[in-house]
Amino acid sequence: MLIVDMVPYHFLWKSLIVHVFALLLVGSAKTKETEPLLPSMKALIYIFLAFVAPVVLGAEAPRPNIVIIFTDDQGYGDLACYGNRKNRTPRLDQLAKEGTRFTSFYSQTVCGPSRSALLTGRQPIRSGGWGMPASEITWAELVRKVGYQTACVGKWDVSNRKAIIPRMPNAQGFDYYFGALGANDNGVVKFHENNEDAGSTRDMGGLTRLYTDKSIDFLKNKRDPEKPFVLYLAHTMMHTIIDASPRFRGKSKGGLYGDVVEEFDYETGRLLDALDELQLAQNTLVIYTSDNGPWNQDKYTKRKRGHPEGAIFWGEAGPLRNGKGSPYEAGYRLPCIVRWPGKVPAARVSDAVFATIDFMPTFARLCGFEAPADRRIDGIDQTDLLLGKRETGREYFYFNRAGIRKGKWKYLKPDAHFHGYAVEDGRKKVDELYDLEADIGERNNVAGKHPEVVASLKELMLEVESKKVARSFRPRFQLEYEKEGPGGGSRRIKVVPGEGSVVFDVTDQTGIGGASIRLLEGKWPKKTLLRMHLSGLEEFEVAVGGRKLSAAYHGQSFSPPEGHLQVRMLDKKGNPLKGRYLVKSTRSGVSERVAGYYEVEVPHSVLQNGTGRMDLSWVDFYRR
Ligand SMILES: [Ca+2]
Repeated sequence: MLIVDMVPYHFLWKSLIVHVFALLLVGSAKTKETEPLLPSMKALIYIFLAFVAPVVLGAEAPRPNIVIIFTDDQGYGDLACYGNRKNRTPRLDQLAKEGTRFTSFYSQTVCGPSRSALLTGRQPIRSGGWGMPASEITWAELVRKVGYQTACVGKWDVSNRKAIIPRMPNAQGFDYYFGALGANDNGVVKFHENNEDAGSTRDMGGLTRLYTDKSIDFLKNKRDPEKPFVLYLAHTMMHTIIDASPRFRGKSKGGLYGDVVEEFDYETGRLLDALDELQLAQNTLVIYTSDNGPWNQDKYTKRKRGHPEGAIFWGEAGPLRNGKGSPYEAGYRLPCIVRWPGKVPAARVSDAVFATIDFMPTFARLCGFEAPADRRIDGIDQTDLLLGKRETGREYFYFNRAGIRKGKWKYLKPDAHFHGYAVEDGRKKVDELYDLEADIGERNNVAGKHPEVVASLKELMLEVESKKVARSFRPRFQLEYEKEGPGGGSRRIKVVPGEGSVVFDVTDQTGIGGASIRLLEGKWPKKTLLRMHLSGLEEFEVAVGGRKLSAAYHGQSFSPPEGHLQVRMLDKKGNPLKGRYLVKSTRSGVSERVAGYYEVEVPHSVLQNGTGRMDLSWVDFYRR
């Protein structure tokens, strides 16, 4: 089973079939008693078919282990690699050099909702936050079904902070759990190990080390070395009541909060060292991020009691506005570093929009399971972004009951906020619109200047908030292509969605081009048409999930080989045209091009089984 575990899930079946075939072949050679095969020959055939062939056939990356390091209330600007000048964070800075550092990564604005979103791929309006119902499906449940071992260490916070067994980690997909079901607001945490009470502590300064020890103990002593694994380590620090252990207390330049950040960095380093020691680092996807922004509001500081003497417990949000509980960027936008040696590009800084809700579909692709199809999943598959195969991320991100960002534009409802501490005095109760490219600090409300942008973002927000399930939800696509050709001339792709259909209108005035179309959300409709508006079509290639479905047209006499897509040539009104594109003689000796387009239908079955991505390339017969 060792070999099988190293290949992607869909190759499990392939491998199983090959095993059976190999056994049948070796067996049949024996029973038919034709020319007897030498035992060593049989062994060689078996070894080739059972072990070599699947690896050659399915030479994809092995399914990675996944480690999620999730901190609590840590701000966007707390780490040196995110611009902090006081806190020393050498291990996380190093992690960023070894992987990709994301600068437009979104979690949620408070703890419980952040965790239900991360676990389910569904916005808190659907996944329930602190009160996440037992009926929610987590990626942990699904990844376990395809052979992974799963562990959760630390803060759970989605079972109403109570020991409700059907909503606790074991019931929600984790084989092993150690941690606290709630937060530490009163300076005490009660532990559970799986479903059992496991004592309590008032030593907040010891929590980061304790959770790291428990994680390393899982890796070394509780892990099944035959299985890939997912470890979800959700620290309690830097959530107040904060504290650091004696080794770190008073050592940083950032006060007690800085001490906690530096201890967290050190302990993260210990966990990464354990991955190295166990020779797991190479095939482990490590994700570091935080659940929500920092408690950096004066209102909170003044009202909250019980903090340690002289504690500076608020984190830094860098250039972002406000903090935890706010729909402004500092509430949601968090540091995020992803490392997978040799797979996720090293030393890359990406501004692509990426979010915890994307973990579900991304893990589905990486680990080989299907994300739930019976409910709306808000996340999108970001595997290609992580692996450096594309540089674009989410088309939009929704802020819980508060607003939405699409591209550079961010819309907020009047006076939207999650928590009283995050309310800014003097904020006008009006629509807000920010250009995040020009104004990352959200200081300049431009709603009045762009009413059409406000209107379209409101509409998109209503669509996200609608209770429709995935099946009736209109699919969304992302298009990637060069808008200009090498010699000038414009290219354009327009998406025309219909009821049960979608048309991609490709117009090219350059002659040679290519594009990829990615399904961001929803499902491929029954009918998918590609329409090429070119002067004349010479070659047209379509690939779905790497599988080529060639389509070509070479004029009158061309009839495509079997298996190729059938290209139709149509006039402007959609009536079939015969012969070459250039057919009409307007006066003697002058030919004129008949206006129209080429059309091909991509089979639904191929799209359904693909990776959600379709690649196109074309050559115009009349290219310049
Ligand atoms: Ca939190």
